[in-house]
Amino acid sequence: MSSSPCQWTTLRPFVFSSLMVLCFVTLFFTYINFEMKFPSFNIFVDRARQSCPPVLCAAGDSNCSTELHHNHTQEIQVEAVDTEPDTIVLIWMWPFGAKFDLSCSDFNIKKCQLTDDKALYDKAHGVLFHHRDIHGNLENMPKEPRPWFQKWVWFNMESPANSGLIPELDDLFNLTSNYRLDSNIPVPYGHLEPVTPEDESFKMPVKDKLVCWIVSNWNTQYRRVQFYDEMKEHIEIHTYGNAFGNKLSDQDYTKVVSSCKFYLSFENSVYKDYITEKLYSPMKLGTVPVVLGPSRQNYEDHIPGDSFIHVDDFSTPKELADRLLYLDKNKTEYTAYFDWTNRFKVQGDFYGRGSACETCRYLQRNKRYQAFHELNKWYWG
Ligand SMILES: *[C@@H]1O[C@H](CO)[C@@H](O)[C@H](O)[C@H]1NC(C)=O
Ligand SMILES: *[C@@H]1O[C@H](CO)[C@@H](O)[C@H](O)[C@H]1NC(C)=O
Ligand SMILES: *[C@@H]1O[C@H](CO)[C@@H](O)[C@H](O)[C@H]1NC(C)=O
Ligand SMILES: CC(=O)N[C@H]1CO[C@H](CO)[C@@H](O)[C@@H]1O
Repeated sequence: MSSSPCQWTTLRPFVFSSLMVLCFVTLFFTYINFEMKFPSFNIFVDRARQSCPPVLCAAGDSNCSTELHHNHTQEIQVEAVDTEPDTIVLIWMWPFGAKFDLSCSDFNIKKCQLTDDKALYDKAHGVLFHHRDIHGNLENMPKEPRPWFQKWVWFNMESPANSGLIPELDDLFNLTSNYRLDSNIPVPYGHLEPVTPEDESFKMPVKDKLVCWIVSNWNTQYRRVQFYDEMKEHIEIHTYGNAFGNKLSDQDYTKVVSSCKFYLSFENSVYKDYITEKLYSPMKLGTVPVVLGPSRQNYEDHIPGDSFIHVDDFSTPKELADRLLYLDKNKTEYTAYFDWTNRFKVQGDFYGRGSACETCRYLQRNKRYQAFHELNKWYWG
């Protein structure tokens, strides 16, 4: 009632300049004191952060958020507190039991402490749960109450087809971390980053094979198997992997994939954003991926449209085979599939560690209350 639009309009310049001054003061203190205690909810600080002009915020790399109360004792401690963690992420279970390095230094993330020490449960700001390691009866989940500031993160990199639904998980988590771009903490299997002058320019590897495919998991129900069975009638496909009884070492993998003009990046199941290393590895090795997975449009959310061939662009496997045979003869058109390498390079993912570090970054930036409802409908629905 007291804040009619009219009053607000007249007040706005005053409020705005006050915020600018506040930001400046905040920024000034931030510069000399990086200490930021978490959890430290402060509505006032939070508003200041949102209202700060971005350019001002960026200057101090503080986003205008910091403690507003200082004293001389704290200022002297600048060096020490800069490395002191302000956010703890507890890895409740190692993904598939496989440990990873607990450092976030590759991610340009500071003040994060990753730990697998369950004794830190009461202090942890986030707890990461790997879906495939959660027992159906939840007996391996925390028994103690969740501290009020703590967020539980659901982490999964397998597609719904390869993950069992657990009804009890529906309303248990605060955040999701998944290859899906619409999860709270997206961790795709790879992504493209701009090239820098330091990067070596792309050189196409020597090619002595036309089409290659490496597959370990053979299931005649899979769309990829049906597609392959028909396609191989029209073009020679060099096959490797467990399914064909010739598993490749990592070294051989690199050698084989880079020596093929095309690689069949066929996903085991077809889901939105489920685009795995089957795509990113050949791209990185200088081989054109022929993709089978979600729609072309969905692939183009992740990589440029002229960097791959989609099976859905052809009405039959034979038509696709004919196109590949044509491209084998036309160097100009084949080479055009590498135009993207002038602009981007492939960045692979750090399974598990990527999610843990990005979770920490997310928690540092988002301290508000959050809950994720209806996980099962979102993922399996
Ligand atoms: C100043 O900061 C130090 C370190 O955080 C704290 O121990 C002390 O109580 C503070 N003093 C005042 C007057 O706020
Ligand atoms: C190869 O492709 C280019 C570009 O589409 C085209 O101009 C050229 O005629 C093609 N050459 C052959 C031999 O098909
Ligand atoms: C996390 O989600 C749970 C369950 O919805 C909720 O009770 C809790 O308050 C949430 N915590 C935070 C910090 O958002
Ligand atoms: C301290 C802090 O959170 N700084 C972040 C402010 O926002 C920029 C851009 O989003 C980040 O790069 C900083 O790390």
